[in-house]
Amino acid sequence: MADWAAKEIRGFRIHERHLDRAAQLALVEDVRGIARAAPFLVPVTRRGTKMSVRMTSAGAFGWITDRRGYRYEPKHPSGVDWPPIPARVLDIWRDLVPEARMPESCLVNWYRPEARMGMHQDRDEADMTQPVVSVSLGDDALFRIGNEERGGQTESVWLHSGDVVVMGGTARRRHHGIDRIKPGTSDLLDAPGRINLTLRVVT
Ligand code: MD3
Ligand code: FE
Repeated sequence: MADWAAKEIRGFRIHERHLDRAAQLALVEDVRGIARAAPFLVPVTRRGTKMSVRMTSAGAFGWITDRRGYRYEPKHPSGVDWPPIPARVLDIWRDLVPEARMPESCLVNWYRPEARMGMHQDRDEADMTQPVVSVSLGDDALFRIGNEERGGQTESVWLHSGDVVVMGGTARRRHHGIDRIKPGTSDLLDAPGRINLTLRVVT
């Protein structure tokens, strides 16, 4: 698809509306298939507090967090393998980061209208030279981008349904989070909220 509006903020490459409506709807169907095989989980931190997002995964590894801490696991807690990463999702990766290794994990984050994700770094992956690619579906989300170190100045950007963000190079280590969802800004999903797919190389 044409990248008539790719923009760069602090090393994050935002491909605005990279996916058209039909492509977004197809991905929602793929997510439903993933959730049938590997139901959404309530992530719990080591301290026992529930996160507001619901999570599941596809691929060789899924990212989970529970009272034992956060980590990549080769199976869903039910004991089943994570389903394969859908072909359409792999196509997005190949299209935008052809030089990278293939992703081993597709984390599915489901944000209901009140859900958030606090500022954090992604650093559970062995090879930090590999990019991370994220796909937004559904309602708009206010994405906040910080620095490699904690604190300091941040910048915020609204992510829309169909946007794809590539985090490579120095952006890979930046703190980031989702401050809020704006319900009612998309009718892609049956209910208000947002789904984010995050593709990563884990090993
Ligand atoms: C920057 N997810 O699951 S996607 C996460 O919208 C996560 O669900 C958010 O942060 C979400 O870890 C943000 C954008 C994103 C994903 C991975 C990154 C930004 C990133 C990895 C490194 C740096
Ligand atoms: Fe993250």
